[in-house]
Amino acid sequence: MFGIFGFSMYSEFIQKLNKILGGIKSCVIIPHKNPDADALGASLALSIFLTKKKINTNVILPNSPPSYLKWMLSGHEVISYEESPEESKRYLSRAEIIFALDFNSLKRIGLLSHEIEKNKTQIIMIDHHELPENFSTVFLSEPKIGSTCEIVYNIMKSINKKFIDKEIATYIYSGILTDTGSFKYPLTSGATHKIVSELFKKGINHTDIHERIYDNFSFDRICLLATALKNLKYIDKLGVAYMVLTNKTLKKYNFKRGDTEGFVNFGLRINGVSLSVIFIEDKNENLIKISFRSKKNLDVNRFAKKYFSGGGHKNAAGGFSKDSIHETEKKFISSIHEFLK
Ligand SMILES: [Mn+2]
Repeated sequence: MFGIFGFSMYSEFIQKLNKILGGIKSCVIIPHKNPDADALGASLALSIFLTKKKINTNVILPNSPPSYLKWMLSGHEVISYEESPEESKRYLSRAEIIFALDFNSLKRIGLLSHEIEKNKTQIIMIDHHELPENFSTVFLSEPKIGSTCEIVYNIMKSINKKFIDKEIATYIYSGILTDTGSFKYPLTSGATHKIVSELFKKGINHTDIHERIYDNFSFDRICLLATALKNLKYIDKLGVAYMVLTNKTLKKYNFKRGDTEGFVNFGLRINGVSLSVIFIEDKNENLIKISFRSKKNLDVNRFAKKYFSGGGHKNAAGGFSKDSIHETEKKFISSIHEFLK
């Protein structure tokens, strides 16, 4: 249940955390840039929990969340560093502790990392990605757990389970739901399902949460998906499917950040496909962003690192290319042939 560090590491973390929480009056919580439901859910849940512990808590996002997650913020005063840098600095200067949630490298919070480095406030990191970097004084790194929300739930339960209410449960469920691919990915465990059953006892409306997160496409976004699927390419003998979204197509359908979320997974639905890839032309950053998803032993972390300056997890990774979209596609086809040889 408690990942690579085992139970003693976990109880040591809880002891340290309890001691710290007993001595502070204010803190700040920071999730990663381009926050997803896990990062946001964990931050908001912990924020409500700490407020109940009479600790003045502020959530600072490196930038604002995609529109399909805006519902999570309603009723909460959450600021984004990109939009309110001065206010963010004020909160940071008052905070006695900074919580870093759902990331393990300061690169993942963009420009906000410079403020953290200047600030010198003690950082507590809680995360589930591989290979944590050394920027926190107290940390809990659990790469064998499928979501940060699951870890944060365990922590809250260890500290004071009476504080876990329906709203906290709703946020925790949202993060678990999305980071486990709706309970599909290998790291989903019996413990995950046991937590979900506890969340149900708090009165969550799982159908409503699912609809808010998944059934919320704009018509433009559906058209964008339709275009991506129509142009899907399939390399039969390698079990590889990939799609390309050019800047022209993105513009045509008024692309907003988050719109292509999940598109890459569709390739894996083809029987026999073990690698699905999406290439997205980004004119602002002048590069091609690439997402890789794989099944079983096909290690896209290694592939992305070797050929596309990226990385991630074994079955989900990202990378980029500075070549044209056409050149990138050509390079991908030759490198995947080489890689799978
Ligand atoms: Mn996560």
